Amino acid sequence: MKLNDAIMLVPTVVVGGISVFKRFLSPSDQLRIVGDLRQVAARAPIFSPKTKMGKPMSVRLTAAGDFGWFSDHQGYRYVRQHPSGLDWPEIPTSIMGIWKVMAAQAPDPECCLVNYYGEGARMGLHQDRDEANFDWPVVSVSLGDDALFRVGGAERGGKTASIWLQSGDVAVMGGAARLNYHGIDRIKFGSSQLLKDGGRLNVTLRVVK
Ligand code: MD6
Ligand code: FE
Repeated sequence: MKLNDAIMLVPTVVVGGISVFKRFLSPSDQLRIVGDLRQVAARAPIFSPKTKMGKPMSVRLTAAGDFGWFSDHQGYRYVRQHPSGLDWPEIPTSIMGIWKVMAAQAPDPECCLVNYYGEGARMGLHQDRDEANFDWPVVSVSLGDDALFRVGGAERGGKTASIWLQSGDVAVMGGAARLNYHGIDRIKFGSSQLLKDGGRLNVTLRVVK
């Protein structure tokens, strides 16, 4: 056995079944990842998806990997190409490294979704259930401004718990919590200096197929 195999990962806190590793990423890790995400956004520009009703979502997004995420009048879905028609860029190795630690038993993720929250952006309660196999977790990385994350159970309308996610926090939604409802009620715009124009980036990694 290598020494590393003996090191156990213990979350700082578990909220609604979601394991949160507070400040898992150092400031220099965070800067490197933001730099890598800028390169992703240079090839796959951030866009505003529309809801089924044709309203622009307050969160803007892009992606890396074999699949990205898209939404329009036909609803939400995984897609193989950016709206430009180009393939999504590769998932940066800096981000892949987090998956290897947090989801060591899982296959490589096929989607790295990048959400950007500007001032006033929020995300309604939802389940992540468009993937083929719920045995694999979703791993989420928060960068930039603080965000109030709300988690409920697997049924809509149950009781919920909340936690502030901060820059460098990593959250893992797996096991019995994999289909729990969750969302972002609000961000504290300007609370972090990581992104020069403020706001928050959230990166989620998933196995799609
Ligand atoms: C966000 N996160 O933190 C939104 N989904 O901005 C998610 O929707 C999410 O944090 C699946 C697993 C973890 C998450
Ligand atoms: Fe989600």
